[in-house]
Amino acid sequence: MPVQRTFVMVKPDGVRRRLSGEVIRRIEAKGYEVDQMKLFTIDEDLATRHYAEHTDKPFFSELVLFITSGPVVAMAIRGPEAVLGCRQIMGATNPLEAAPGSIRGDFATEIGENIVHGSDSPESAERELGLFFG
Ligand code: DAT
Ligand code: MG
Repeated sequence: MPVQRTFVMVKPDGVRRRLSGEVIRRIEAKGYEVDQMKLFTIDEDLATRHYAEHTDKPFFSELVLFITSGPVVAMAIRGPEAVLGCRQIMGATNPLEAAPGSIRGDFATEIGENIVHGSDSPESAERELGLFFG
């Protein structure tokens, strides 16, 4: 299985709820490595670029307000199939559809406050890692 690097972020709700350690624990327990990590507050420009694919969605302005509302823990995660593996650990986008045992399934109820972000493909991972760690 190919070793990949992916971008994972504990969102402001996760940091506020003191779940950063839980997210990192689950990623490390799976067997992945934290390659780079930083705590900081995203500005509007970075938020807009990170969520560029969602610019035209009705929830976009709410999404930018939320993701800039407090510090995030941004990480580069490395390991076999890390892109898909981290998405599995996170669970489905809507926490009500996320399987029990996943982060979103265990800790969230609302799609707008779903604790964690993970790149959805190797191409997204490269783009997002460049934005946050380039
Ligand atoms: P994911 O974060 O699982 O990759 P996405 O890329 O489709 O999901 O959406 C990015 C974020 O936008 C998602 O984590 C939460 C928010 N979001 C998505 N769909 C939404 C909706 N219908 N209403 C409100 N927020 C939404
Ligand atoms: Mg996405």
